[in-house]
Amino acid sequence: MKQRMIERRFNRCLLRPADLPPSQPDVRVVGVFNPAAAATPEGVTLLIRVAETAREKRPGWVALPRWDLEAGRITMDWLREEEVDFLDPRMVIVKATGLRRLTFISHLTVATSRDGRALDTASSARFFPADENEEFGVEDPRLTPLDGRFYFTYVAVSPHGAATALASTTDFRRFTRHGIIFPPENKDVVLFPERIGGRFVALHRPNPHQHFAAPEMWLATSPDLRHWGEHQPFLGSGGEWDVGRVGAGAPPLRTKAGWLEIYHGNDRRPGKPGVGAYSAGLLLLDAADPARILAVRGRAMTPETDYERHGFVPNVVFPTAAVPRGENLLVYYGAADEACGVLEWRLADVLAALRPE
Ligand code: MAN
Repeated sequence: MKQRMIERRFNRCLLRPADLPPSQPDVRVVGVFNPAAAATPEGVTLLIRVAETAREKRPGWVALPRWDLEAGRITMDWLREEEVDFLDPRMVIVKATGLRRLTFISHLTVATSRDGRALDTASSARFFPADENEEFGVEDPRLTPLDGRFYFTYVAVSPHGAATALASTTDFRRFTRHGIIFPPENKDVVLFPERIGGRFVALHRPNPHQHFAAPEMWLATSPDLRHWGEHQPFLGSGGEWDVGRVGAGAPPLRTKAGWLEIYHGNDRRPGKPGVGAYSAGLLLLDAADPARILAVRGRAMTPETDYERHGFVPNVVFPTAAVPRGENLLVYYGAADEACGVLEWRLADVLAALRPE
């Protein structure tokens, strides 16, 4: 049976690369996507991933950006095209080492929205790479208010791999780093917005590139947000729209029925070329025991609009935040690894779409 998508009551492209000035003169912005968002006194505050690459084009050469720690800026490694294999628009393999490099580098920027549906200001506040674990960029933040601070997890990419780190802020101008909380390769880490049974809880996604398991999300708990344990497998791929990858999307949201988690899946089959399409599904988790999945709904959102179907990586919707607004839910997402979108769902439609596990 083909399921209908949950109706988008409102939908808009919030931000495109051309809307943002580059962070330094010799780069250009190629993506503003995968935004974190949280309700703040200003309305909604977003932390947006900005991807940049070399402005200059040298025929026959490829620019591989990295963060120069000493200079505190982006620098380029120029390699001849025959020195690399192009994997997809995002990635090359350097033949000499067999290791991967990104064709862009990311940092985070802050923006605010009074009504959550359009951006008012892009602030000048930026969160740039700052240590050797971030040499290839900081990516895909997820915001969770906890104990009077805004905590965010983010992906720290470097020659050590793609790890997940934690930082926090109260004013979105000054940021405190708390270090790596999940070592490589681990991404898509979301924190629950309350302690459950006295402990902090996170969903995380260890490396799916191994021989024994299909892609999986895991659950872990912590006494202090820094030390994580009690790891357990949480949800594996269903083998269809999520056969290639499965990972948490927005930090879970408390509803009267339980925790609502909006997650993503990718449909690329092993050995198939390309990146595949990214869609989103829904989970309802027991309020007191979030490892218990009460209800699910596969593909609740698939790439539909022009800016979701065309872009740096075509056919990607990648939800990264959900903010309640009256009876509705504002869902913030990355579109085609290039732009930021927002859509509005009725919470009642969302809960009605879930089916018992
Ligand atoms: C994947 C994608 C990219 C990201 C890299 C490194 O290829 O999620 O957007 O830059 O991993 O994290």
